[in-house]
Amino acid sequence: MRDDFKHLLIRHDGAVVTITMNRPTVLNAFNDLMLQELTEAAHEAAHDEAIRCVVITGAGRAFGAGQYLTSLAAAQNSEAPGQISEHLAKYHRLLHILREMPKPVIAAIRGAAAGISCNIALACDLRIAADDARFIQAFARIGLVPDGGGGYFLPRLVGLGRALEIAMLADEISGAEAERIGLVNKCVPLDEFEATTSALAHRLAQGPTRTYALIKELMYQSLDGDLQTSLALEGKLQDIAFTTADHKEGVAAFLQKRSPHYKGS
Ligand code: T3D
Repeated sequence: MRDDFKHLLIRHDGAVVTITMNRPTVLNAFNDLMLQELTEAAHEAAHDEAIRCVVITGAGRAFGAGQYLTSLAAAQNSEAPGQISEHLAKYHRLLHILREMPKPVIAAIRGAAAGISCNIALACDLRIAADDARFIQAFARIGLVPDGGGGYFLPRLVGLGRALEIAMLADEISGAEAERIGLVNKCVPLDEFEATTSALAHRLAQGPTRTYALIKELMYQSLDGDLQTSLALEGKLQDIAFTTADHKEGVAAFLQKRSPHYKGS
């Protein structure tokens, strides 16, 4: 995939690609170009079969500080401010690409994850936080509602009551607290953060990638459906998983008492 982005760093390590948002002087706040580049990189990662796990993280001391408020203020004060929803549609494209990515996506969060950056982390499949992480649904602090899927992801991860509290009070949530309430999968000391993220990413990259894509489809579609619909989908997806080479390999490895070697197909 392309690696000459202005505001992103791309690092390949075997079948893992790490996409680092790189505007550290403003805590990786999103300008239009970084959003466009992240969307493009995620799209390319989705279609690159050599990539079997994607890590999204931030350069410097933060994951991201949300929308770049300098440009938001400029747009607001312009003579034709336009609709904010038109701008949000660009973020929505990214959110769909992340959720539909046919391989695992990990958000690796150190320092602040505020505003729409926080919700992009929530759109990923798994989250690892360092113990210096600070999750902030900063929207209400500036009189906005949670966007970037906040109204969808937050209550599903932490429950409605806590989601309302987090969104209305917009208080900081530490990495440890985020782990306790289910906002992240794991919080680790900062000096173990990179190694923990890398170990998880490589473990997933060696797994049955096609099956992971089917698991994502089953879980995400079932979130909004009823039991009957979920069970029907489960049957359809299991028919697909049943025919994969990785399924055959997994069964053979078990019977031969050895570790499986998944090719992702
Ligand atoms: O159309 C649309 O796209 C609307 C969508 C909106 C979605 C949103 O994301 S709304 C929410 C936007 N984000 C925020 O409100 C968060 C703003 N930032 C902060 O509250 C704080 O910076 C943090 C709590 C994240 C971190 O605090 P701290 O004390 O660790 O760092 P700092 O000193 O505030 O920030 C460091 C620098 O980054 C500083 O610049 P300076 O003084 O060194 O020149 C600060 O101004 C800059 N910065 C941080 N966040 C933003 C930013 N500059 C512009 N936009 C930012 N979002």
